[in-house]
Amino acid sequence: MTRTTTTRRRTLLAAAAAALSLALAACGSDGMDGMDHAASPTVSAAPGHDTAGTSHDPDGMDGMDGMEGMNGTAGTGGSADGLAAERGGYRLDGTLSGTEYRFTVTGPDGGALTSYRPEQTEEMHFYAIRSDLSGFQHLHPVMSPDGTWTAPLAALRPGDWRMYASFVPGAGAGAGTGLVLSRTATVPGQDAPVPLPAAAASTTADGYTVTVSGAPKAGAPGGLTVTVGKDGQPVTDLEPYLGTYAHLTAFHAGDQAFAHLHPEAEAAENAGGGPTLAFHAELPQAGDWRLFLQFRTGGALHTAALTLNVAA
Ligand SMILES: [Cu+2]
Repeated sequence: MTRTTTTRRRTLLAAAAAALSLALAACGSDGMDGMDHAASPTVSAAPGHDTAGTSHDPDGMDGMDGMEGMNGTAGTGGSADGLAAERGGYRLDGTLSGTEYRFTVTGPDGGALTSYRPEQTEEMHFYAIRSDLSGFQHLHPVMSPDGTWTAPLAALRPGDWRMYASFVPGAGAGAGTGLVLSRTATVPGQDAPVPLPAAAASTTADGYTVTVSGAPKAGAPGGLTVTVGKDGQPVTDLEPYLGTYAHLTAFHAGDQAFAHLHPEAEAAENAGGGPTLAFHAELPQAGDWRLFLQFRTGGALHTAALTLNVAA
């Protein structure tokens, strides 16, 4: 690779980013909410992430007695920040047992909800994050016929965690409207908090450099542009992941409010994605947010994390 070629590619990259920024200024869509893709092949090389849970017998909730898991406390937030355990007649209940979180969503009729509409190819997106915003995990649990979901988490460090269920009900008064419900869970033991890394425009993961540009304001719709590079070169072989080329979630420092940043474009058939990805951002609160960008190359899932400061 000659220096000239590298420079030219960087110039093209900058031009592409500028063009996207302009396009974003006009963005007002609902993003990818409610999109209903055929399931994409989701083979993951990252243990504990994006792994399908195993089926459990419907009576599996017995036998939880004496376990270390705790029934989480409900959040008090009533807004769409993902901190409430109950919203619109739907309620999350869950129990952490070791590294396995089993949960149900109770619908407005008082029964366990068993009907869901896929969003970004999955009926249930599950997240676990430690109260210091370290230890992010994102899984797609499996539901047994009685509506019990099982999320097999990777190792959890001692401390306070919050477990989020993100889904679109397929039945009840709220059918078709996305919900994020959460509860806390405590993992026994002592482990010091991890200080939140300082806000930064870029970070690295598995040799990839991820750069985020954009200056979202609290509560206002805006755009975030993510650029993926490797060894100084733009990456253009991103593989589809959950129907798009990257998945971006954010958690607010302090209260762990949740936000899913919707991609502006779906993944195309037989075409690699990157290096630039545009997201529709609407972060409800000012302050520091921890962003987790997940993308796939060569069959492997990568997770990049960085801190973004959102102005009031
Ligand atoms: Cu997901």
